[in-house]
Amino acid sequence: MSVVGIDLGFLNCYIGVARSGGIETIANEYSDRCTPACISLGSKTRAIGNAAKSQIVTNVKNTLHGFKKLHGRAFEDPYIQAERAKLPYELQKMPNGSVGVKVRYLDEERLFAIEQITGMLLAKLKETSESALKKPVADCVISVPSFFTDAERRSVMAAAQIAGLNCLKLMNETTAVALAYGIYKQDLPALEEKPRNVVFVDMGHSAYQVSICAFNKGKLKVLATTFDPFVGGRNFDEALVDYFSEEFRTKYKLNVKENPRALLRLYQECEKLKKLMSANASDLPLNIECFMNDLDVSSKMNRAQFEQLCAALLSRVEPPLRAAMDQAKLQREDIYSIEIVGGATRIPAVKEQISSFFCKEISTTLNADEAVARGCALQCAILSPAFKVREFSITDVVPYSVTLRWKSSYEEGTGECEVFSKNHAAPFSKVITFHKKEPFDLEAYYTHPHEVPYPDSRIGRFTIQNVGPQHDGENSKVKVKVRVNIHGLFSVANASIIEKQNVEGDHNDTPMDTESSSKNQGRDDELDKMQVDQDEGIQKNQAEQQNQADEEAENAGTETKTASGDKQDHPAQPKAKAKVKSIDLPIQASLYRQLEQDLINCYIENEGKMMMQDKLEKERNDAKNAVEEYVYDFRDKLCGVYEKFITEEDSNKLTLMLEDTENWLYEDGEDQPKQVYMDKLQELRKFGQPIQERYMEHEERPKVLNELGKKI
Ligand code: ATP
Ligand code: K
Ligand code: MG
Repeated sequence: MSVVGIDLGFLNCYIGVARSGGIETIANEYSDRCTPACISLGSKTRAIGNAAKSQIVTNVKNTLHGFKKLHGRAFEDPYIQAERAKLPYELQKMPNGSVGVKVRYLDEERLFAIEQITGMLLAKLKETSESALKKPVADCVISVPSFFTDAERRSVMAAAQIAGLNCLKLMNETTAVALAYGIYKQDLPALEEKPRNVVFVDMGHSAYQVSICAFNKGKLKVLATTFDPFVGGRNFDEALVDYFSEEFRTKYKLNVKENPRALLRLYQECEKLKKLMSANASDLPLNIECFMNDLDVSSKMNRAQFEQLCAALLSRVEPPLRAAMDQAKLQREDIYSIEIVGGATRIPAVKEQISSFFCKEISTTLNADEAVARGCALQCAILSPAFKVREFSITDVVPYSVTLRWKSSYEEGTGECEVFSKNHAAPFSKVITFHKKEPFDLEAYYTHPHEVPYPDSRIGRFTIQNVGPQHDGENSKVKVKVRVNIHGLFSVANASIIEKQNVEGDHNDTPMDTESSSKNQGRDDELDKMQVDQDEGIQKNQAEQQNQADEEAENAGTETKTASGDKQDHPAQPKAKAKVKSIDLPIQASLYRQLEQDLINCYIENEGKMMMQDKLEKERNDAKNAVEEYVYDFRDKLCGVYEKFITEEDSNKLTLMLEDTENWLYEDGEDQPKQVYMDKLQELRKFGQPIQERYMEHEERPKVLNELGKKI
């Protein structure tokens, strides 16, 4: 069982693994701990990560980057359309309405779903983990922004499946950071003491997230998460690009925005300049050679100008901080420290905004680039039964409130109830009781669409099937368990019907839910009464309720709501002389923007084919390189160590042969099947081998004599 945590960044991905008792981030084949979220499709193979990044400017239309937030959205989504206008590669609508990319791959036009693209990236990260751990990797924890909706999360889950990963948890990025912060802290307040409140701020390339967490020994509880999903390092780059494009338009009469390649280069240079300005406040140059129309361009900027240029962006730092404090109901003096991560928090003005809001120095003790991956790896270690880690309980929050709506059968219109409020603890399950005579639909959606950075508030529809009246024609009592699971996904997890079975004279039997049924005595005729029987968090109650695997414990009658949501008190009533039986009901779920499993399976198969193609291509290239290497190596040795072991005539013949082979490699032999290279190498070796053997023999002889000498 593998313990791997993946920070799936918009720009940069990191992998944390558990190795020899500790968590560490690992390097890829370029000895780089950061793997760029970049994929380049070619006529023979795919390049993923570092190799792809170097092709952004050369293979403009087939090199994919900046795709993290294309997940789980409809093609028509305004966010998608806005991105589409800026991305150098082509987005296209998939048959199911979601987002795909159109590229040339293997000399054919191909359409890939966004899940396939992220799947490719995750498969690469899986491979990197496998070579570091030297064993197969499947189990992992993958990070997602805390503001991701269900559709986005499910789409990332599908990508993980395509990559052959078993994602044990989709972990909110700031929660991963909080875990990386808290788990090794020895001085956290005891359980009964006032918790330590810490603010975590992550500004990456694409987004800005804030969370406030309360720590006690062995546990962390997220109090609030807030965000601006549309501000990050890329927006600062964009401000610079806009500025210089305008300058080059007047200064050099160049229309940068019309030239994708020049625009991409300008983006790269502006990102570099932005980073330099973080370390240096004075004027810094921007020079690009052969930028457009063979022109070299140059300009400069300093930090003060940059801050002025980005004033509007900088003003977006404070609101999420304020909102988080409001939601957590904390004052500045309640905050123990402010921990910042994410590349864009290195911008001095961003840091200043944060520290001036809290009137406090900010702490940069966490590794700004690796904290998310480390936190995910720690979470994976906690979830893995094969790995021993310190006990640490994590309670996250629901980012948006969720409402259930159902059709009322006794009146026109619908009934509804908010089942999870914003910042409600998660994972969490609740049991709701309905009184129904027939199957019914539950529609889940985000309560306040304007709070959600997503244009559709639907989550899914759940049909509770096989519901019928009781034997006496009365309504049946249907218990429905709704939950937000470990990945932050909402679902109607199960439903059961409570059947009354009249047992005469049996007074000792304790009906399974006596209390709730007695409470409803005389009210069962009331349709659509909804009752929240049980509120229970998994994390909290694992300890407090004798390790209940799930949260089905019946602890009746905490709160009763009618369809309109009003609370009603029920007078205590005598216990019913009824025995009840609970029967599970099938639920038909139709989740919003859910990929069909058949389609995912098809993508899995395709990913396998592409991997095979990459592998074959690599082998072919290796075979070609082996020929090339042999040629160079042998030629060197012919005028060197082999000189004494070959006649001049043979040497000339061989030199000619090597030269022919070299030429062939650049001409007809440039692009041949693997076997052709292997045959070529064989042919060369036939001539080379005897010479090499004579040389080896000569080299060995003194050693052999020496050995003999010792014996005599
Ligand atoms: P996201 O969190 O949005 O998914 P990410 O995790 O890939 O994105 P990070 O790696 O945290 O993003 O940060 C990348 C951003 O940080 C880029 O915009 C990069 O230019 C910026 N950045 C990195 N170092 C500096 C620096 N020294 N000064 C300013 N910006 C920097
Ligand atoms: K990152
Ligand atoms: Mg990030």
